[in-house]
Amino acid sequence: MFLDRVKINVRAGSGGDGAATFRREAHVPRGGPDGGDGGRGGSISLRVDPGQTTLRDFRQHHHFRAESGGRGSGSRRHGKAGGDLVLTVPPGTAVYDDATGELVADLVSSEQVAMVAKGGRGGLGNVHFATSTHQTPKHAQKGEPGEELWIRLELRLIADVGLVGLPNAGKSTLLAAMTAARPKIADYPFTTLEPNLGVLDLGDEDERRPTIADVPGLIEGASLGAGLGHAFLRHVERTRILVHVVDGSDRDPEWSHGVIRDELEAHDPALLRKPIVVAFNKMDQPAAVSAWPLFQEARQRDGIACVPIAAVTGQGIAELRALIAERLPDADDLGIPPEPAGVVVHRIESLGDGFVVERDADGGFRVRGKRIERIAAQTDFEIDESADRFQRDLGRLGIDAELRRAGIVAGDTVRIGAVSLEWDREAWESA
Ligand SMILES: Nc1nc2c(ncn2[C@@H]2O[C@H](COP(=O)(O)OP(=O)(O)OP(=O)(O)O)[C@@H](O)[C@H]2O)c(=O)[nH]1
Ligand SMILES: [Mg+2]
Repeated sequence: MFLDRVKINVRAGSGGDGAATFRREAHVPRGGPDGGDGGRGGSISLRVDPGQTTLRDFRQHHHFRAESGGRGSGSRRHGKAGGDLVLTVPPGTAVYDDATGELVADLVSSEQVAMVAKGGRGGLGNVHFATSTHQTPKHAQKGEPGEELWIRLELRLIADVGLVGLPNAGKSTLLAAMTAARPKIADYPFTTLEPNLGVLDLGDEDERRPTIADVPGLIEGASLGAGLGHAFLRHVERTRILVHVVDGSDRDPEWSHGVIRDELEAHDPALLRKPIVVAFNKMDQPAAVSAWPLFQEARQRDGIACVPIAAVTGQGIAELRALIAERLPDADDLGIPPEPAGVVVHRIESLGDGFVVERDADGGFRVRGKRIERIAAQTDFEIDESADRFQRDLGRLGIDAELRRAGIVAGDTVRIGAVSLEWDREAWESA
């Protein structure tokens, strides 16, 4: 099954904890701190694999984790860095933060990489906390938690040429006639259920290798969700040229042509601004031959290029190829969508000191703020010295004062990120 939209959960590795250890030597009675830092956690990135055309690999598996960093240890030994995880996606994969809907990255070109979840930094070992007045710190930082989020991957195939038309018009037959692709062809509508891609051969003289996509047939109302084609219109959004295949032997080719134009326009008016070439197909049939003159005249009036073909016999294919070749850009620009896409949007995580104090439903207090939440996550409250340090940070950031203003009393609960603390007036005042 073709899969072009999927939601996955990515969790980067946490940083390893820093160590709080002291030098032990026979002739030194009380050695200084020598706890090493924790290793950084592994990150999760997405990389474009040009060989992939669907997000099928994500069908079963929705949770991805990168390795955590190792703990630091004595003798200033640093913990091992956690291994990164690289997931491959097809070209044309847009990545959204599912919670905010924000575009995180637009992965277009081969081997392009975007980091989607950053590993946590390793905690600092106690060697970093020795000062002239405090030479034996028992404080060491815990590792920073890795980023965790749900992301939505959405595929928009990257093809230079898109084939559109009503069901049974002969799109797949045309794709097979112009490329080495072998899509399923049958004399009933909706034979194509998922996009097929082929590489167009423009002849020995031409070094360009444009890709061409055949999508499921469109019907009247497709843009409103009718039929199969609707969801697949997305895949022609990024093409440079559209080839509209019309079944010339149909009862009313003029009507077919109008339906497709209306549906393209309703989906996205920009589609009609792309160069369009009409392939008037099935010219091996007498009905098509007799309908052609009127159809051609109408297209001349519209100023739309039009060519009579018979995909099954190869008639007119060379002319169609030439019309497409004329409208395609240089080799360098092929394979890259014409829109200003392809830019990786970097998320800039602000680490501001800002915070807010809120009341939880149970009467407890909740402090929200990027920096304080991170400090809390990196504090080991079992170690008095670390807990003291944390209280000083609360004072320094003005959180302490704000909690008092909000009416906190001894015994109340304070929640910061995943940490839950009991407000102990005495200790906090002395801090
Ligand atoms: N006589 C004739 N029949 C053709 C020609 N091109 C395609 N056909 C036939 O038309 C039928 C539909 O062809 P497909 O290529 O499967 O059409 P499609 O547009 O891909 O159809 P869907 O995938 O269902 O949207 C098949 O029976 C083809 O053999 C042609 O030039 N002449
Ligand atoms: Mg088809």
